[in-house]
Amino acid sequence: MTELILALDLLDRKQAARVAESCAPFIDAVKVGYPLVLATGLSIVDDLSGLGLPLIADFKVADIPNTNRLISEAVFSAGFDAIIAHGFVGADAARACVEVAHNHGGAAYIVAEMSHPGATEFFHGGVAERLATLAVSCRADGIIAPATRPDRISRLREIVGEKTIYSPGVGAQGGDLDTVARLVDGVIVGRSIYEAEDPAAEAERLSRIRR
Ligand code: FNU
Repeated sequence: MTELILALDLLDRKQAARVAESCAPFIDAVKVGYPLVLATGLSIVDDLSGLGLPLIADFKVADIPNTNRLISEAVFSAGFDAIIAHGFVGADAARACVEVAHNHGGAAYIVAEMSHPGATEFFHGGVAERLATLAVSCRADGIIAPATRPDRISRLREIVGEKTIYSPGVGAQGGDLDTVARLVDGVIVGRSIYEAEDPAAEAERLSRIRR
């Protein structure tokens, strides 16, 4: 079954914890990014760890190998289970994130192609394919690929094979859950859930229609 990953891009600690807790029975993981961590600090992990769900740090890490290593150590020491990193910085830098993740028994995912309209400016023309290839060679656990472009997911699947593909862009960005769920291992959904009148009901609805 395709995983449903909640993108918890809220700014209020209590609201974030409340939404995550109410959705927990219907989701497979929680993704935390800069909006929530910058608003609350890394200690938000302590508020979410009781859910018993994997916590994914979406920091799209993109620095030199040493700094990537330091960032990744901070992420996993805080209690995250996975990290999302950029690959365009090169294999050495991406590998630093993968190594730290694996040393902590966690996972690392490389962004192959982003979901927003502007992503086509740089990711198309062979770049996304090269990033997916890099993810494989760095032994990353998987890639991020756009729910807004199912044809691109299929192309990137040819490169990464059985590796995990997590896909943001369903709902608010226009991606169709039904189409994408057949192609990927997990869909990442934020606003459609946390901006719904009843986030838990929406999470439950989405969890029922995914394959
Ligand atoms: P929603 N996200 C994304 N596209 O949307 N990590 C990418 O290419 C990517 C991401 C994140 O649109 C985005 O930051 F690599 O409200 C947000 O946290 O459903 C989530 O996925 C999508 O949120």
